Amino acid sequence: MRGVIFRGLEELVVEAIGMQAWDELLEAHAPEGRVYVSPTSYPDAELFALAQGVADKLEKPLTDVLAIFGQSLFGFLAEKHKGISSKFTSFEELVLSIDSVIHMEVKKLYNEPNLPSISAMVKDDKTIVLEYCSSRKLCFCAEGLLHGAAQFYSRKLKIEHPQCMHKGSSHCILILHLD
Ligand code: MNH
Ligand code: ZN
Repeated sequence: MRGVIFRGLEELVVEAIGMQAWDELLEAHAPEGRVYVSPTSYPDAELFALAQGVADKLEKPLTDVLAIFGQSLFGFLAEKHKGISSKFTSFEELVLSIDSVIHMEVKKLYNEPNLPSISAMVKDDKTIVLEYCSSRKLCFCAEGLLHGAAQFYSRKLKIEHPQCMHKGSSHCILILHLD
């Protein structure tokens, strides 16, 4: 995973539980002297270990931490890549463009990024069905990112997750219910 994602996690942890907590997590789960540079890739296992460390500190399940992380990550990425995020005037437009525009632009900015495949289909004016597939199985993070995006556009969003890679499916299904 790119440094930018680790920096997003750092921002959240420092805000929520302080700089010292982040230093302790780095000490326990990253190689000595680690500095995260946005466009550089670092092992996925390191991100998962840090996220698990946050979960242990907060005594919350890892899936909750990944969801909260995703939610704050949206604002972080949107701010960092204003040129990409400002193209969209609505939540729906953004969600329908994750693969075809957002992550396509990310591929131009970062050399061989590790991105999921996300397809979106409008079911009716209040419902969008997403299929998420990635070897990293970060569907809970995806849910968080979607909640972050909904917040950004001041929309009320509920997500159903009736099929999941963590339960043996080839891809996850996320059903987005808007108000
Ligand atoms: Mn996007 C990684 C989903 C919006 C840039 N993104 C990921 C991952 C998920 C994801 C999930 C984790 C990798 C994986 O699952 O395999 N992203 C989303 C969703 C939205 C989204 C659901 C909107 C909602 N992403 C954005 C926006 C940007 C962005 C906006 C920036 C303009 N995403 C990234 C980058 C990565 C990433 C950068 C990390 C790639 C890497 O580590 O190589
Ligand atoms: Zn899932």
